[in-house]
Amino acid sequence: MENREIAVLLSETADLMEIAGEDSFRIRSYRNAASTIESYPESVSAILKDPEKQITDIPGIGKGIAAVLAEIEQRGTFERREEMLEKYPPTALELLKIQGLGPKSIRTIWDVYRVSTIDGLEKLCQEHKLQELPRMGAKLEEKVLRSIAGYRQRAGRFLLSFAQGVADELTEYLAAVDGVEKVTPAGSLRRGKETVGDLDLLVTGPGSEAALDRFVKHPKVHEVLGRGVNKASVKFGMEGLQVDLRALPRESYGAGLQYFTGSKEHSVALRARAQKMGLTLNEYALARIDSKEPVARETEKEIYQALGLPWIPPELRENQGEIEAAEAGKLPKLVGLRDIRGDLHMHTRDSDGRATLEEMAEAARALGYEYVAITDHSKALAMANGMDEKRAVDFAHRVRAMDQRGLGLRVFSGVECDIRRDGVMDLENDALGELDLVIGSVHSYMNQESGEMTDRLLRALECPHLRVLGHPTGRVLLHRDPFPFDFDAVAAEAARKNVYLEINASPERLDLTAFLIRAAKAKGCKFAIDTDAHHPKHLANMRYGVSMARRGWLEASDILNTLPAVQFARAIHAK
Ligand code: DGT
Ligand code: CA
Ligand code: CA
Ligand code: ZN
Repeated sequence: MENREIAVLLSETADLMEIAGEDSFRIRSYRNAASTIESYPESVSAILKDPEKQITDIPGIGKGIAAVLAEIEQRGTFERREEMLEKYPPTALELLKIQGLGPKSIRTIWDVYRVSTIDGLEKLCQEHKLQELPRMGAKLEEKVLRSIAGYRQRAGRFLLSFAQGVADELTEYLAAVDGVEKVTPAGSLRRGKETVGDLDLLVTGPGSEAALDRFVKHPKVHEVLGRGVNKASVKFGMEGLQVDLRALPRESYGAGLQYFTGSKEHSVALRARAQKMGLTLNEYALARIDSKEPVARETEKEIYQALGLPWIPPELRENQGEIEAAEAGKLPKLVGLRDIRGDLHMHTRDSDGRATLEEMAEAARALGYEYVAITDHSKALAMANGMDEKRAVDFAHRVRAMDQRGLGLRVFSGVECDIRRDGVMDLENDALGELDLVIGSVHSYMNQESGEMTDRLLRALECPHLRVLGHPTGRVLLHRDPFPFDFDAVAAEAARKNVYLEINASPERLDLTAFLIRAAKAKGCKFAIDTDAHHPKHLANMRYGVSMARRGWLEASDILNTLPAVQFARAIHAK
């Protein structure tokens, strides 16, 4: 079994135990083990089979969990899990994803009504039966109904990073087939959208047919949804991501790529433009309407050119003004990953990260960065072992000393300081003043009313040391909606105060959205793209943040961490 699968078994069981109201210590030990195993570099399964190795040598794996792992290895499940599944059907786990319902409520609903499905819950709300339960009211029913609607909208979508991983795996697998010339991801993945409904892959070359055969036989394909001459669709992996593979003739690869990249809205607008020019555009070619004579088809560039436009980057293809901008020669010169010279938000063992200061700095140097800011949590996040004033000052000194030793890049000290419920920063100004870069973030009381949250953020912006507003809307993709607040007012004030808005590149957040980035830029804001890494490998998530920035029409000059080190230092120290 793969580490990820083992981790899922453990964390699901922890969820069910939580619904059952069991001992929180036990629950935490399962959760911790799940997260350790998920990111552990070696296969747990292999360690268990190796008589030379001890599973308890993995930090955080004690004897109790070791016994559970041995059981999983032997029979694919474990006793505690089976016990829990007897009490609560697995559908109860899905209810945990509905905002507004905690494990206790889910248990009450099960105990009283024997309801454990989303549909059942929806019915209870509609029939006003939820409000008959203790501590639940009409307001909660409304909230749950809204959450269910939101959940259904998200269900069946996947994180960009996950789809990218599958795309990479399949691209490599298919490119190895004889006679395959190109494999290219298209659709929403190529446009860099933060979530992906299904994955669209294109293949060309004389080996295309063989590639389709090999595709449906991939060991992780567990269902073939359809197989035609030029196309196959499958469900891939445990998670069941749908993947569509299409074979395209070489001479019309550009037309196919343009068509299957979408978005649909962009293509509709493009086709209307073609029509006015006496042309027709489909997945095979841009052609004359009258004679059917192809005008352009081999590359996207030729197609856009024949329509009187420069090539439009896929991230802009949402019919949000990009065609007009292209026509006027006003497309932005989009920022690229190579423009990024440093990462400004990351955690170490000093709070809840997995690696040391030195390891994070070294990993950043290995990526070719010129500088890095290390920003552990502040004390309000006690669970994350956040720093108080004294520790923060000591941290600043240690980072400075490390920087002076010379690690091949500049290392700046920072903090991700909590913005408290009332908008006051979690650390005193004296301590904040010792640090090179202060990020302010909301991590608690996210259910405040819009007005309260707006005041809270505006108040935080008054802190003279604040440089970056971290993950500004608090959303967690497929899981938690952004908290409501007056974004325009906060963005305008951030611009006035020279506070950069973060584009958090963590694949679960990707906060801000393209829409808000454009709105903020219109208010005069500048941005910082950060990974919020808790492990050296997370630094590679920068690419997803850059995708968001590109979708938000940003250029390198809009972004703080494209500055060379000397200018960067000046920018964060001056306000
Ligand atoms: P997704 O999968 O929901 O994340 O979004 P997309 O954009 O990948 O959508 P998908 O997979 O349905 O289709 C991929 C591309 O193929 C889409 O962006 C444009 C093109 N396409 C699909 N169906 C149609 C259609 O009915 N008309 C047009 N013009 N294009 C289509
Ligand atoms: Ca798609
Ligand atoms: Ca598709
Ligand atoms: Zn944070």
